[in-house]
Amino acid sequence: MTKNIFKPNKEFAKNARIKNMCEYQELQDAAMEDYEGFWGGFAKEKLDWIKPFDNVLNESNFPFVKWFEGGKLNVSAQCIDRHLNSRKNKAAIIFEGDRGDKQIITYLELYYNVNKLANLLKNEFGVKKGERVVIYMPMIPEAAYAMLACARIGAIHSIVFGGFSAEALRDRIVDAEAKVVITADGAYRKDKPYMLKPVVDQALEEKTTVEKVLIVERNNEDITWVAGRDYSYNELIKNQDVTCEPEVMDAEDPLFLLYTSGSTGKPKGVQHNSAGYILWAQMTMEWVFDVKENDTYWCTADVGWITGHTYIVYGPLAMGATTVMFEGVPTYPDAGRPWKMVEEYKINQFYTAPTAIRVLHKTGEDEPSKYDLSSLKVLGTVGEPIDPPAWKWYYEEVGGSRCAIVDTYWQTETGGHIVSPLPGATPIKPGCATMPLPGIMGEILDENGNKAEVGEKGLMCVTRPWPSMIRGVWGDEDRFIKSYFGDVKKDGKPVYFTGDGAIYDEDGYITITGRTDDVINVSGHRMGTAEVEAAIKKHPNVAEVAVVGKPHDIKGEGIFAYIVLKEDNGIADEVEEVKAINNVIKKEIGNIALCDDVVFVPGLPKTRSGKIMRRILRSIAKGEEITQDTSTLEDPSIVATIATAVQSCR
Ligand code: 6R9
Repeated sequence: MTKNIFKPNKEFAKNARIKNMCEYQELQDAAMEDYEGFWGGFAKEKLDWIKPFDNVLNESNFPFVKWFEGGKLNVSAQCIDRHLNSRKNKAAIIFEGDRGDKQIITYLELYYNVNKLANLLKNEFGVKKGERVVIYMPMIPEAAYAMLACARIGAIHSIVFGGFSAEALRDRIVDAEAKVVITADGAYRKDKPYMLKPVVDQALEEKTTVEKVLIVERNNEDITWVAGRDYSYNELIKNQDVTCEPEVMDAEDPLFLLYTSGSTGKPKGVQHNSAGYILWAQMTMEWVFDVKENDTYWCTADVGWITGHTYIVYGPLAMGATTVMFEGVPTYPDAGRPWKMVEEYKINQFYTAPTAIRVLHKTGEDEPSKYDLSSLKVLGTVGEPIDPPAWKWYYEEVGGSRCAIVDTYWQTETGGHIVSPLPGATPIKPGCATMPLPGIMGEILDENGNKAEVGEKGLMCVTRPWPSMIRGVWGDEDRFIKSYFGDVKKDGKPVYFTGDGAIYDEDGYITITGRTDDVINVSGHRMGTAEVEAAIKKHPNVAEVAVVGKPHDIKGEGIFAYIVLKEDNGIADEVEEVKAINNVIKKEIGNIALCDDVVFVPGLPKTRSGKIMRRILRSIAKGEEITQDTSTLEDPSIVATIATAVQSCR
């Protein structure tokens, strides 16, 4: 492992914000010596306060912590207004549509577009500070306007990824008690229109708290309009005033909710608040991607996920950068599309997920060599561990063995990166997220709260609250405490546990080993096994189901379902039955949760107390030999029966 180490590019390091490991260590030491001084200093330097804060950190009601109490600011003003003096004609967003249509939106234009939408929401729809707005949008600039317009008037946005089904959208609307939904008729994918508005119609079929739906007309396909509820963005926006005073917000006023899967129950609304979130979004943009004034930065995520929130919209705009937004898919019209865009826009930082790298590698190995990629300086990955072949190709063929790869480890709940290399400082190792960022007290602990030994798998924790830490689970204080602060204690005090396992190597580097709970990571997206199981159980023929993750070449992990059918409904046709099961999933969650494998079994391996032993099911799915102790099972013979059923499906 130690041999496989890549030092930062010396030329790059000269001008980097953090130039070497000494500088990294100095920052980390400063944070350890005076935690509040460290964060307070950056909060003063990086944010424009309407009223300065009185107090850096209040932990008296831990884990309900407060950062920068007394401070007033507005996040949309951080992202737009404060750049108008020096950057009004700079590109804020460069948009490329699926079909190759382009738009460049300057900071001044962004200011007008956001203000107009903010006025529309406030004056026409009556949206007030603290009310929730659900955004169900394709990757078009209006999605960013919608986020920033909510921030401007103090409304809390909750983006639902466009791939979620009507049921999933409805659940999120109901949980957040949203007043407004902002959507689009649809958009384009692989040169064809696809639709979103009909999904919203279906989600709102039964009564909810939603009063108004605002529709951006993007692909101009036919949609139905519900009188008194549905309004055209394109029409209403024309009459709006171009200025809108930003609402004065407390540092701890909520900025947004983003629903994410946990190990149990339904998805939880992760809440992020204003000042701490935007501070760390900006700082990590500066440190981890080292974006400079004239750089062009591209993150390929979707705004429906946290990566899109922090690293397409909030982080880049907070620092006054140029951020690229892309509607299409990276392999269309061919697997050279991203590299063509890198050449055309002279992209300097490129940030994507290992699953995309694997697809691009597999389907277009030689594509990077056809384009001029010399503008690239930093390459990023996020969402799941990156495997060595994908890393090597990314490093050599895309980055020309000259660019640092920042393997950024973080979560919806952490708001921004927590463990990551710094491109000008950290010697990198393939597949390794390396070290906690300055200010983040990230530690691998064992179950007793002691620091894990080198080479010993432990729990990835953060031992002190940091500014962009999750502030709550919407409407469920108990779940917030139990989900994140219930498992690990250090020196008797609960600490934030990520749910991931991790290992230190001999250099003190951190490698993330994946979730320790029942969450699977499909193409970098989090899926709770409980959620998928609940969906499958809605099929009338299903008696019992257990879902586990199984390694998958492209997706990282695939979904493997073991299903016990109801006896009196014996299967006539297994292929049809699998289709029917996947249709239920499509309806309840969306295509992202479709099963890769479905195996019908006569029973599940349960302990005498009725608990399903998933470890065994995971081993069988992988085709591993069963080494676990099966003596506590109610019926140990079921293991061999299931293994045979899986074998016969292969
Ligand atoms: C940002 C994001 C979070 C989960 C996380 C972990 C996995 C993210 C990773 C990584 C290994 C990395 N994860 N980054 N695993 N190396 N660099 O993905 O947020 O959707 O909430 O997922 O993704 O398991 O717990 P989210």
